[in-house]
Amino acid sequence: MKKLHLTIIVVVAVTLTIVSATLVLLNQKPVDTKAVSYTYAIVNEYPHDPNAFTQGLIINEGVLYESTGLYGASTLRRVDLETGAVLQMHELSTSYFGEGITVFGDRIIQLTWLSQEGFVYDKQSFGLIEEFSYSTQGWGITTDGTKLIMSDGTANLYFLDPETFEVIGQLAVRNGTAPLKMLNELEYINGEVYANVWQTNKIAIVNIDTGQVTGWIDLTDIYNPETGSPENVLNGIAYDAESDKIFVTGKRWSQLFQIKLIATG
Ligand SMILES: [Ca+2]
Repeated sequence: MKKLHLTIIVVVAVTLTIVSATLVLLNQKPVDTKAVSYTYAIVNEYPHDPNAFTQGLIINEGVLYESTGLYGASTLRRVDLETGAVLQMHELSTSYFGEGITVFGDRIIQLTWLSQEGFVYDKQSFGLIEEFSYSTQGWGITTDGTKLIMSDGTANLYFLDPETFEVIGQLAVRNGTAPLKMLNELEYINGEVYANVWQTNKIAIVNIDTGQVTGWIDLTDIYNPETGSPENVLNGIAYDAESDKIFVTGKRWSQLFQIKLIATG
């Protein structure tokens, strides 16, 4: 009799375990880790200053702005898209290495690499309005219209208050289950963040709610740097929201491209 009781208890326990495990599995939303692959078509190509060590690229109200890096060659520029001519330029002090830029309202915000200092300029005059500090390296920056989104070369994106520059959130970016490091120049496009991954010719498309990579754009053969320097990688994504156009260029590239994305799988 005792043995029968034990058997019943074991059978009931095993059954309950299986049922509850099944319920847990059914309850879990499947995580879609399959990123969409994109290739590209070149819609237009334009000249680009081959001395520009591109670290930030944006289009705001139809105007192209660029930030360049290297000590002694760091600048903020207004550039004519059609000709590549530099229309206006602010040179940074030689102690700063320029990085990403974004526009918020009538102000341009520019990061620097290792100085932990950012600059805020008047969009028209390029006059310095204020400086701010941050505790990480500065790589890329963009905005969703309410907050700033910043990269520092790790797998993290940081959300910043656009007025106080305080960190108000942080997101770990993952490609499948693996952290995706080296997130560089950024661009917010239709609810997602497009990120150059340093030293590659690929752009990751990141869901900014989950941090999951939802797509990869492979731009491997879009440009062959004449110098062959491994530094001269793809780095610069600009989105013209008004015309729904995407532009890309790279460090010391002599061309800037308008591209169209084509899903391949
Ligand atoms: Ca950008």
